[in-house]
Amino acid sequence: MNPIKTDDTINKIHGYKILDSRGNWTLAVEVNNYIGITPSGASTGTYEAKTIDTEKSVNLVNTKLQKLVGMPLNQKIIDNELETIDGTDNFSNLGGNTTTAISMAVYNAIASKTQVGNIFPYPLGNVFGGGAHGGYTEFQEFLAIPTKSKTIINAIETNEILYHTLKTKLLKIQKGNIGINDEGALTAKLNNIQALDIITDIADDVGCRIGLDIAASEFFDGKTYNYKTSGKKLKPEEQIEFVIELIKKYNLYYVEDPLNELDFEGFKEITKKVGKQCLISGDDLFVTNTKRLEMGLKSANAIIIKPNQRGSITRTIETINLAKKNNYTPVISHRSAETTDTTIARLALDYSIPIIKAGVVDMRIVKLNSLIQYWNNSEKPKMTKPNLKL
Ligand code: 2PG
Ligand code: MG
Repeated sequence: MNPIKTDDTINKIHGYKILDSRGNWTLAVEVNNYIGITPSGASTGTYEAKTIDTEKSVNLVNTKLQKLVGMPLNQKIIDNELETIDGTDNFSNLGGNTTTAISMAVYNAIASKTQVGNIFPYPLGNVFGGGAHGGYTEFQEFLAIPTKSKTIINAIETNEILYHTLKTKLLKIQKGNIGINDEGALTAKLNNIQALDIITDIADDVGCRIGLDIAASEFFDGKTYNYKTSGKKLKPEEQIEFVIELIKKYNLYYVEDPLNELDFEGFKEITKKVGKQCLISGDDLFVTNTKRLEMGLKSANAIIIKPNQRGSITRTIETINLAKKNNYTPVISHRSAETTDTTIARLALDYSIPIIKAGVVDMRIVKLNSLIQYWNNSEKPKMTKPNLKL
């Protein structure tokens, strides 16, 4: 049963600042002693819910939003009330960061009284990176998906093996000159192709397929995609050809944001040509928003789901449902600045979301460990069957 409502009322709502993985303050909210903490992004989409200053968020929760006390512990009622109080489309007044933390805390309070789902997602792990998260490659994330795994434990372990094998190999090739970025992904002075060559080699051996988050808006200047490591400048039609070539050559399972966040038509062309063999996923393109997804129902076949892009769990669930109805694969995802919050792991199980993008090391493990804990407590846990054959 999906956690939507209870017979309880909200008897306490309390906000305070707490640290995120970049060491910045973010908002924590407790609703009846269940917590929600807002993450944040570095490569944010233009159409995401608006974020306001954390101090201001804390203040709003502890003053104006105390009016939620006494209301039913019901996801829709609380999320609708937040929309009414805010009065805008993108939470510009209350801040999407404020509403996300409240909405997630409400979700966790309700979920604590609800049976959790038993269909487990495949972890899509960021093992190597660059772009806005730090590193040399323009491509933001090189992602592993353990396509042969039959349990969440083995799936998580397989991604870890890939990460550690890659680390050992890079340390050797780069003579110790490697780093890690905001998501704990490895970095090294390699270009996109060199990185892909090394990673796909290891992936075959350990039983993974590879994905990319190109995060192309970050290096598009309105006319060309600028590859600073090689000096290459690609026009949109050349970028499309390049991405298609990579999908074919490296047998990529997943490609996120191959083009900038406005190019619905370009996405459509890529999906038409290679959508049967690869998930083409919109993150900045759709920003977890049903209106944006409706604009691009033929543009992709997968969608990133990030509750804080939308600012509301109710709206996030609407996006998940619209995606599924249109045969899209939803991919629930962490942000580059993460916290100890595990709501996305629980959402993945409650809504049978087939893939979770949650990193492989450091702060990222809280989501993975939460899945492991659910797996160990589940009577008949099963791995999902994604749309695209693994
Ligand atoms: C992304 C995310 C998470 P950010 O682009 O998919 O990996 O990054 O949170 O910086 O937007
Ligand atoms: Mg992305």
